[in-house]
Amino acid sequence: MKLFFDDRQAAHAPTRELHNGEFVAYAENVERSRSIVAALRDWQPVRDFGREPLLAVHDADYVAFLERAYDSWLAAGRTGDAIGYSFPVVRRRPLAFDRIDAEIGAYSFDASTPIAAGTWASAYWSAQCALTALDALRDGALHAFALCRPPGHHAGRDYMGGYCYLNSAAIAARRAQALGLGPVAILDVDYHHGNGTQDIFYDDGDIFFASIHADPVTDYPFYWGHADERGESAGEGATLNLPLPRGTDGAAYRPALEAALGAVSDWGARCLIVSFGADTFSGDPISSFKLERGDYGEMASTISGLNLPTLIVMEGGYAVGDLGANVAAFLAGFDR
Ligand code: OKP
Ligand code: ZN
Repeated sequence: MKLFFDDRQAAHAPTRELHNGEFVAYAENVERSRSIVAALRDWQPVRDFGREPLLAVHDADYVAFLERAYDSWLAAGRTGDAIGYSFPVVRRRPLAFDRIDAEIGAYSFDASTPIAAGTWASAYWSAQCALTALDALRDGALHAFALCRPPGHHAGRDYMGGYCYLNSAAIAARRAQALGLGPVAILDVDYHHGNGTQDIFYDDGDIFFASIHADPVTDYPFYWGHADERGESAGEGATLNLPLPRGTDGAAYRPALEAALGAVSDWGARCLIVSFGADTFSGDPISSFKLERGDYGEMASTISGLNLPTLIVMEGGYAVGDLGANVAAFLAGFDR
């Protein structure tokens, strides 16, 4: 398994997030990547592919906003992390905004995605990390792991949310297509629904998106990930949502994974991108599934049974003490 990470991804360090009515310590902290880096060896350097692959997924005005948002915040006389407090219900009209508070709300769907001094650099290098790992597949590797941090699957074409700014899995998927590695399927096995990835490809019949996640009736991100969301127009049928109840354990997870993989295979994928979250773990502090470490190895060997070139992109996972070992167990399952 080829492993990729760049230290610049550690610059992003918001101090707090709004959680159930209180400000609490930011769960998507730098200790997460440290735990994963320490659990594995032979990390390879990340290369710079520039902005073009980012702009193949995200709107140019959104990317420009991300890059200058923290400076706008400081220019407005603020201290601490930039965070929105006003969100336009179903978007309103495209408007020109004069204040950072208006912009930050219009480009996000929640208050768990503050912008700190190092956010742009880390989001940028997180996306480059996925692109570098993808190149390893192009060069003949069967599996590659991108330790993306911050994660990406909640970020859409022009919005951030859920600790995500740039959608690394989607950016890699577009590049995989451009490199002729497709048809590309994305399998999202984070605890939370990958709403950003779903939105980006919702009307696109050329990229298949399957997600197994906590039922949005009970869990974040609430407004996406219901079983009847199946894609639209040219993308109709190319989105598959498999919501599972809170308390789901390894045995109950398995049939959903088999269903998702069956769909990926029937659809004719030739390249797979896995959005991997270790927040399905029993000990995860913000999630409610009951998977154990041993389940991750099994999950990975089931996925590798498809025999497809596979890029694994890190998404969530907040039980920092177990995170490195859980990720290592998952990755080891690909080489069994
Ligand atoms: C990111 B990833 C809950 C506040 C919302 C955001 C969770 C983002 C998860 N009270 N928390 O999918 O792991
Ligand atoms: Zn998650």
